[in-house]
Amino acid sequence: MDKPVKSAVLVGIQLPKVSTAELEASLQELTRLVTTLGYNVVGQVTQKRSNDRTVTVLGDGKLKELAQWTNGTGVVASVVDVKISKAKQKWLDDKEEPNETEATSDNESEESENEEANNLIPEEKRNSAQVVIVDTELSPSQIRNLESAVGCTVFDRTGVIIEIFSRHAKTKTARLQVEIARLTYLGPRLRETGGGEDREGGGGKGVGESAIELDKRKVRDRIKELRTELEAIGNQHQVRRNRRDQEISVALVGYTNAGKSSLMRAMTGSEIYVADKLFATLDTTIRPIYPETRPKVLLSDTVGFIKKLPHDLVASFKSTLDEALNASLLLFVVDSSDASFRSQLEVTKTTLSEVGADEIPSLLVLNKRDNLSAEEAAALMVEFPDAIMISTRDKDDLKRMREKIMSYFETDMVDEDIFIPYTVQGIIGEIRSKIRVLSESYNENGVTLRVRSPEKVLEQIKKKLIPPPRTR
Ligand SMILES: Nc1nc2c(ncn2[C@@H]2O[C@H](COP(=O)(O)OP(=O)(O)OP(=O)(O)O)[C@@H](O)[C@H]2O)c(=O)[nH]1
Ligand SMILES: [Mg+2]
Repeated sequence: MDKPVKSAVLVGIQLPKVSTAELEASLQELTRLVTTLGYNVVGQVTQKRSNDRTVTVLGDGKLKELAQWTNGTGVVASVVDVKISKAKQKWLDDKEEPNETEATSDNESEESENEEANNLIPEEKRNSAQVVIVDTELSPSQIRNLESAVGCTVFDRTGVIIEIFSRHAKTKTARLQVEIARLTYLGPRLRETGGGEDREGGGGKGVGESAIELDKRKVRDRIKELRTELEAIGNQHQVRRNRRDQEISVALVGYTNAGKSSLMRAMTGSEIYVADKLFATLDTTIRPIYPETRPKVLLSDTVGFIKKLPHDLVASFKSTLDEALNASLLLFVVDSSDASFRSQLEVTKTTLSEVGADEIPSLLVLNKRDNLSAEEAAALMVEFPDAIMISTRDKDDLKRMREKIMSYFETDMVDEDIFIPYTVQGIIGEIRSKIRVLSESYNENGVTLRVRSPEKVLEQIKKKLIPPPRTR
């Protein structure tokens, strides 16, 4: 844990469809991710390439430049033949293949026109980094080739994200989920990197042995075991969820660092973890809005999203996201002061549709308005007329937010008379706590309540009013 701070150099590949601004934004985000892991970013190397599947990702010249940052040779000792490695991997991986598209071309010379060969970096920057982090998902053989050329550990974006997740996972569910993703990711890579040197196993508590010692089959067995364990917990969640089903729930979803937990904290008066770091939250928390509303509304905080989120992680967090799937309303929280919030919103929507939550009604929350100028704020409201603009630090905004949620449910509500015979016990209390009673009138057999309630809740209540089979 208390290792000295390592310095990292980042590598960005600009594919034909990627604009320079997008490349920069992505590298900036990678810088935040890497910083979250405790590394110090000292520089970056970027290159335009027609694809990122070549054996060393970078062309020869850029590879030499990169190697200067880390005092490597700049050449690959022996290039791993990706075709053989693919066949080998197929053989090893007779079941689900990791989501890897192997290198399709290793024809470096074809793409060297963009290279400024021998573009040496300034003297003082040489040998200043101990880790290389590439802003794309690499295959095991690409990692191995790069490591050979730069002479130090190479991580890809996925590796960084998985490492953050495994450090931040607190609850049992989150730990199991992250561990599955980590093993799925590391399994094939460990074999091909032949030992992984100082590749950190990360805080994967609960595994007990270092991942390097595990051969592929053990890793696979372990994943199976973890899945079984997770399923058992999943069932408990389902039970709890069913119990909550008759209540209205609102899920906060969005990009990491958008302010979901802050909003959750402010609106529920609870002590939820908020931090200016990526992926602060990995678990779903559910709390009623406080002061309590009528009907009662449950708010849930969920894991944040990010661009190029590893598929394994999305899959492993599916059960966490199920909470969002069950919500009556989604609040898409964005950091409206972040220049790239539109594409972040896109990522959130895409990820949610991958888990099947795109049918749920939603409301856009433009957060952190305190960071906007009056003009910026006005322009955004023109662009997103249906959104609500708030700062989680402003009491009036929070009040507006609360009203907006409540009025959303009011429009979705029906007014209805329900008759409750005196013979049915206890239900009136439940009705009063869950829905709004507009008026009531009594007669000799029972009470008639005029209520305003979401249809779903009303259905649940009416079910309880069906008299049980007669007992003598
Ligand atoms: N300026 C400003 N900062 C805010 C506001 N709301 C939240 N923040 C800050 O944004 C950072 C991230 O907040 P969180 O609530 O942890 O964000 P999150 O969406 O839960 O992030 P993850 O858990 O990583 O997905 C923290 O430093 C908050 O203090 C706001 O309205 N204005
Ligand atoms: Mg959070």
